[in-house]
Amino acid sequence: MAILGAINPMLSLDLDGDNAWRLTDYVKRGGYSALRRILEEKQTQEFVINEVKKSVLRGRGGAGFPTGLKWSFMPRSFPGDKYVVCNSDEGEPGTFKDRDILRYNPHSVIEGMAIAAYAMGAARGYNYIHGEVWEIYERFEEALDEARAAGFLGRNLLASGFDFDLFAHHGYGAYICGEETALLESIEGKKGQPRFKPPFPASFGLYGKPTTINNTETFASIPYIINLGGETYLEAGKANNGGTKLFSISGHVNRPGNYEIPLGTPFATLLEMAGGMRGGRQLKACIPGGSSSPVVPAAAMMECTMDYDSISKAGSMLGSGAVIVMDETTCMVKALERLSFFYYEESCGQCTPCREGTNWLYRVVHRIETGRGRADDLDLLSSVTTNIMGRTICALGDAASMPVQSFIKHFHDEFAYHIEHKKCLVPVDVQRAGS
Ligand code: L3W
Ligand code: SF4
Repeated sequence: MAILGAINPMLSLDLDGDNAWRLTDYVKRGGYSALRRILEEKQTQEFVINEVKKSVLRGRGGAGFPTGLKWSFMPRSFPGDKYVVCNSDEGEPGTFKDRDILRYNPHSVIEGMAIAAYAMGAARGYNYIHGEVWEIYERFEEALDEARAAGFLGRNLLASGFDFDLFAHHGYGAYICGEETALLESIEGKKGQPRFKPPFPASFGLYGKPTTINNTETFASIPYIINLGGETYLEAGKANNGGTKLFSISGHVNRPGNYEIPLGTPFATLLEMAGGMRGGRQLKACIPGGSSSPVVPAAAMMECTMDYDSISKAGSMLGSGAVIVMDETTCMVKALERLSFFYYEESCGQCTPCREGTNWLYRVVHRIETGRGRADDLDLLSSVTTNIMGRTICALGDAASMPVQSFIKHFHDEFAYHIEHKKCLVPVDVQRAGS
């Protein structure tokens, strides 16, 4: 079981046992009752969207955009096809929650997508699954077969007159295909490169038709919202941050893994759930929302609660909820070098500031790390990030720049020491002890 702990769980409740992912187990846990109720009671689309709005469910993929608001952007009277698309292309370094939802609770995603399709009048959906977790794709296909055979997908769902079918689509592991418009291009069979926004997918999405894209965890939360009611779901978290959320904790903790907690839970509680710091060492810093979010030093992090507003106040982003914990043995230059390499490798190359800039960021951090740093390198890094940010088609350029800016801002002395002394402030034997 890879969801290691929870406080007031919803998504991860009763997932023990090899068959927890199967339809029969999901139905025993109350699964498909939300969809059934909506269809049998012939609820209006407004009712469903309003419940989601009341829940203040914020998108779990990274941006934290309010889901109900996003759904309300879909043109209601559009005469042609509309789509719902699930973004399961989980590739953000540090994030590994969506694959566990699909592994242990795939029907919650299917039910959530069917409810979303009903609310927005879509007859077809796709779940785009990261190509490097092949067994998840195969399991999702099996779950789709089970749902179709039971009448939860296909034509005339539960004899309601509503048609909705859903298909799995796998990528091949490119990070950029997790960007929503690149993902749509990829489903269409083209090279996965982001489109200019606007137009947003709500008006020009898959095959140019109105499309709503949400993250796996976002869709999986929908049945719980309908069953509990939007207001009760909101109260399970904190104001402006409805419900519970899965956090993937990695790095220097005793029990890395996924944990489900109410939004607003203190970071200290989450750290304790993950077994505390490995080897009893001191927390040095934390990346609270996946590699794209700015790093937060220990003291500020210990003051945070795990929700969008608190983490934003600390100068970072809750992002996808990937908490990367670093202890005192971490060389921040080396950590940044690794991150910068990732963005350089994953840039799709479409825009010059990102294509060239991510290369420069990596090369300059690399030369500092390898003892060849120059006196003006920190200014150079700052200037490269300024020239990337806000000048690219998608958020990858900003995502590559923000870690560089925040690492240098908070750990300036460590970078300066590296340049001046051509070695790390953290002695090599201390670094080895933590690795
Ligand atoms: C219609 C408007 N729709 C916004 C929609 C938009 C999108 C959502 C949020 O980036 C972040 C990024 C990564 N009319 C609209 C509208 N929308 N205004 O709302 O939009 P946006 O642009 O704020 O975000 P985004 O482009 O979706 C996502 C960060 O997440 N990130 C990445 C995580 C990666 C994964 C993964 O591995 N799969 O989760 C982590 O922090 O850097 O900042 O749907 O269409 N006026
Ligand atoms: Fe591609 Fe980077 Fe431009 Fe995004 S910002 S479209 S990843 S080149």
